[in-house]
Amino acid sequence: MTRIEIEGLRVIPTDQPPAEPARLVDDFTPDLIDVGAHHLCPGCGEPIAMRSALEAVSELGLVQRTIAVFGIGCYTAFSNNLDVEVLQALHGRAPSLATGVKRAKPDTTVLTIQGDGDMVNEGLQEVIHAAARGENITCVMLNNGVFGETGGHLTATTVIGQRTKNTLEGRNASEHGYPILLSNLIAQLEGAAYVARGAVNTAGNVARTKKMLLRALETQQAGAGFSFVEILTMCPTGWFIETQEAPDYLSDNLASVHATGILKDTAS
Ligand SMILES: Cc1ncc(C[n+]2csc(CCOP(=O)(O)OP(=O)(O)O)c2C)c(N)n1
Ligand code: SF4
Ligand SMILES: [Mg+2]
Repeated sequence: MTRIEIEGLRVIPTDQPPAEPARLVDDFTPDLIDVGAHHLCPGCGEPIAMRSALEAVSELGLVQRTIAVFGIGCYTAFSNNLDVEVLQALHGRAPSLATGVKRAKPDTTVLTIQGDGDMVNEGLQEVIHAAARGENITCVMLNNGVFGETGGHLTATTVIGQRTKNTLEGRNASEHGYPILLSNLIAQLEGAAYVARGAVNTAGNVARTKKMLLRALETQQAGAGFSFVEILTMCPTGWFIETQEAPDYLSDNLASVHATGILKDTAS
């Protein structure tokens, strides 16, 4: 692969396949994905988060009654190959669409999948109001701190100092404001029954995130109110770093501000 050098900036070309083709180390494709192949970047955290969510749906025996509502981002590619019902929402509107589905069909399990740009920039009021109303749905936010699909621009969750396509010197508070820590906001709302923030950059974090997803779906099953799981995901392409650097970059940057852990569990 040719590396383009621009002074002070390292650019990784993504307009051609890498010289070494990817090697399948093990097949982790969950049962609920019809076609294993996807076109997300190598090292992307979103497929791991999707796998964890689908495994949780399967393990709780909810496959036949789950309806997923997707926002718009790189992860939307999975809406084509999932073996659960999928509805496509307009940018940011998934919690409202999910509200309608759940109220019309209370016996279904309703799960939204959105990115940070979709949820926090383009439709923040939707998730805040759904949580405040205590809608009995589960919302999942895949937070990579950038608009990944459109090329790695700053979002409302980008941390101070993070370099993005439109903050090449890093986000600074005086020009770009401070990041919104969405899980922390939602946890303060009375209608929110379960709120947690996980990550998929290490095996331990993947296991903890899966437990959070299970707990969120169980909260919905119990009719206890709104459940929310934020998942920090790697985006080496949008972060303009080497693929193998992304898990540590997530810990050192995103997770040092968006701290992982269970923020609220009203049933515990
Ligand atoms: C109204 C509207 N504005 C902009 C876009 C372009 N758009 C498509 S995906 C996307 C980025 C989504 O970013 P995020 O939600 O963080 O998801 P990611 O790709 O990072 O997973 C944008 C801005 C669009 N489709 N519709
Ligand atoms: S741009 Fe980022 S979020 Fe999108 S597929 Fe590539 S690594 Fe994943
Ligand atoms: Mg994003």
